[in-house]
Amino acid sequence: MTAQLTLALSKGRIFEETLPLLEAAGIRVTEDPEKSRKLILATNDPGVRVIIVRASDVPTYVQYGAADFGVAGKDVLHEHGGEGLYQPIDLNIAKCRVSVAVSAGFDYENAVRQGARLRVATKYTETARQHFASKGVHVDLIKLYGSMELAPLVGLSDAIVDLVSTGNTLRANNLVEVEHIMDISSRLVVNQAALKLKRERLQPIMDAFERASRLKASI
Ligand code: PRT
Ligand code: MG
Repeated sequence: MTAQLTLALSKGRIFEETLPLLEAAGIRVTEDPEKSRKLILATNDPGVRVIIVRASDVPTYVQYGAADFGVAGKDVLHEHGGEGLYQPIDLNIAKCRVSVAVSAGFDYENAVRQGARLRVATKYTETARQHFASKGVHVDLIKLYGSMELAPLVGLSDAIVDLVSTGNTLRANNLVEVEHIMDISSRLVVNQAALKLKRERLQPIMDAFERASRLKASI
């Protein structure tokens, strides 16, 4: 009997951008997570199923072996810490960057130079803490779970640390990007025990993902 594989994905851009990689491995998800309320989706391969979890929960499911492998943004992996995860492939999908942004009128350079305590709202507290610590900037971090762009507009914070892709959301809210912290793309993450015990099943899929993502990076 061959081992059953469970792949953890989040709905939205990661699911959409992982589909072509799965296709390259001969795997087609036979249900649409946007239409179905099911959290366990079948594929054309009876040995592979997909579970739908929050983006920030993917590393946790894989770390504990509830999923054998998954796809997660470097933003999420950086916050999680990556414990128990093997991260073999940069998939070159769901690209964006982590940046510091402030209200258009806020003099960020001056605030930093003055050594003022900056109030920073973010979902990425670990990334933000490391970034400002490395610059020697004192910050009070305010943890949020979404809509970070609102925080400076209503006086919750001086700055935000958030993901930026086109920059449209910042512009629409009269915010400006003042610092680029890191580039983000998604990685394949694999449970370390599964890698040993289910290598025979996982390896061909990892190889197909690797080829497809290298092809994507080259165009
Ligand atoms: O939505 P939910 O709260 O469940 O979780 P999530 O927002 O973490 O998940 P999801 O599916 O939105 O994002 C999953 C992953 O996609 C992230 O962890 C990133 O690695 C990656 N990714 C790539 C992005 C973006 N691009 C992106 N633009 N994730 C979020 N955004 C958001 C950003 O936070 C901002 O609000 O889109 C907005 C900015 O986009 P622009 O184009 O206006 O700059
Ligand atoms: Mg989102």
